[in-house]
Amino acid sequence: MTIDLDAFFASCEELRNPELIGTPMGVGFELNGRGIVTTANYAARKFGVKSAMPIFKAKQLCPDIKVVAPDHDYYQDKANEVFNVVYKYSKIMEIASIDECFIDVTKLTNKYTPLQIAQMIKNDIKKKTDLTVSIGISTDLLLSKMASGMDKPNGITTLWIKELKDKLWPLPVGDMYMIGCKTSEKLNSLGIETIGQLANLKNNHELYKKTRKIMGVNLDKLINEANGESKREIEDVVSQLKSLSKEETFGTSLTDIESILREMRKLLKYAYERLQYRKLNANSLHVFIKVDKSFKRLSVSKRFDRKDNDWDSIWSIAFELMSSNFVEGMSVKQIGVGFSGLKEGERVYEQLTLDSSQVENIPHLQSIADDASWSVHEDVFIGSTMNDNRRYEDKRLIDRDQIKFKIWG
Ligand code: TTP
Ligand code: MG
Repeated sequence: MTIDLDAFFASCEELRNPELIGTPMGVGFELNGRGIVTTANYAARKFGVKSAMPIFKAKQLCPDIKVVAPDHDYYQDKANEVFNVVYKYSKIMEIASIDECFIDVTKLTNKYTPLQIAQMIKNDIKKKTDLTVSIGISTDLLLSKMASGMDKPNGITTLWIKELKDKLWPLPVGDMYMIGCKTSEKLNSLGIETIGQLANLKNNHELYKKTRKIMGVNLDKLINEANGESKREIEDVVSQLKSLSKEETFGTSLTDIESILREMRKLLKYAYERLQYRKLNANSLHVFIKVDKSFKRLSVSKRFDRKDNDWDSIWSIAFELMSSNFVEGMSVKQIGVGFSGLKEGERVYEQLTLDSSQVENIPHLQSIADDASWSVHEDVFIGSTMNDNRRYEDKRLIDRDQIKFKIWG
């Protein structure tokens, strides 16, 4: 099955801002009258607004369109919620993009029909996340991908081999997954307009020979795909990941260690959450920066025990790597963090809530502070009174003159 979220970024925005539902809306970043809509809700699509359309064009088609700025972290969180639901149904799963995954549900077909399985997954996603998906079902992965787009939004479509003739073959050849404009133009110029003509090309020996000369071995692959014989396997989410990293390039270079650490922590948190979500443990962390003038990449890393995969340990390693390698005067254009030596393991970090915390347990408090900091996008420092009336204060408090938040245990 291919599971693809409907109008994903736009649906996420509607979720946290219900008055947007039903009014035309696109998600995009507008700067000095330029920018594109990454996606639009279905109310805007009725006017012809599409993904990757310039905002000025979207406004011409739909003058009332509301343009909302994108919030990738939020979308990634929502996508992870959805993938967590899907993962319960099958561990053979590949996350193909921010809003799409492939799963093999063959095992479940002992008990349920494919349509029942798809309906169950769909209902479960709706119940847990309030988002809708479209699902494509087939015996071939690429066909399931094609099927997932055939009845959007909120649809379930099968594309069995016996249905190819009616459902897939009448479509233009450019609609085939992974056939880009150039290839479809080439095929069109040879008189191959539909996926069906491509699928049956070998029956027309002359045309096949001519096309094969122009397109090479790639043509045979495309013919197989159009016949549902792609043999594309699901790539296991874990095994394809030898390392896991996250980086960001900044419009304005960062020159002070405080903002560098702050940005690094956001990236680390993101990468760490992905590690947790995939139930992986790492034994190495690397931190890298690109420096403005030379654009040289500086990378430092540290190995550690897989037991030490809790957030506090990881953060302190990253903190130490960065602060001991930063040199005053550096102008940092890009920061990245990455985990390697990944191995499947148990989830070691749990989201803590204030009432489950133990005041005297400083490392836990640090997690809470980190979570709070993450939510409010400000530094959060800890000060606490210990059982024996000793006072504990975060070291970093000492030379700070502006403290915005404090948690007192
Ligand atoms: P898609 O699944 O292609 O689109 P969609 O989910 O918005 O709509 P559909 O109902 O047809 O599936 O892409 C997923 C998200 O990726 C989309 O919501 C916005 C983002 N995106 C971009 O940022 N840039 C792009 O060029 C495209 C096509 C999508
Ligand atoms: Mg989608």
